[in-house]
Amino acid sequence: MSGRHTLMLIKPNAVKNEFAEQIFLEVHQHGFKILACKKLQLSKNEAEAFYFVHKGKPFFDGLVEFMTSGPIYAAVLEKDNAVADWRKLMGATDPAKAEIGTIRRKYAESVQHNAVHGSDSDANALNEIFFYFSAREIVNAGGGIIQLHDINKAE
Ligand code: 3AN
Repeated sequence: MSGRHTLMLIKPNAVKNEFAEQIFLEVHQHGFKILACKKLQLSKNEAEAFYFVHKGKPFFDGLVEFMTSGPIYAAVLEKDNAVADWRKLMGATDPAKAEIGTIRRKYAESVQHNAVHGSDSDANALNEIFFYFSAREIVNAGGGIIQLHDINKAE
């Protein structure tokens, strides 16, 4: 069964262009609960670690430079089928190919400056959520703290 949690990032270009509030509103309107949220600026080491799977690709250095260029928002989203539903709402990596109405189509500038991030699997969601948040920072709808084993645990 698909998990109920994913990691969303609002990237530096979207924060700088003051799209973050509108993006949070659209996330809420599409039925996601925001279990945790913070604004931060990644260091070079942190960005390299977060995007480790892309190391060696031609766009890696530019991606790290971009992702460290200003503040971002990180948020834990909760909804049935969270990973797939957030990726659908984000739209394709290249905003020119993203469907009309998607966040990237509306707010992204280019394939690199593409406004938002979303986890691409339940396993990666678990890793990415705990890259940015401690369990103590993630609070469920009942007011309780989410534990590691509550996030997209394997059946
Ligand atoms: P997605 O964010 O849609 O899951 P990934 O995981 O393939 O896409 O890529 C991670 C990030 O790397 C993208 N969000 C984008 O910022 C950047 N990126 C991916 N492909 C390219 C590319 N061809 N040129 C420049 N940047 C890219």
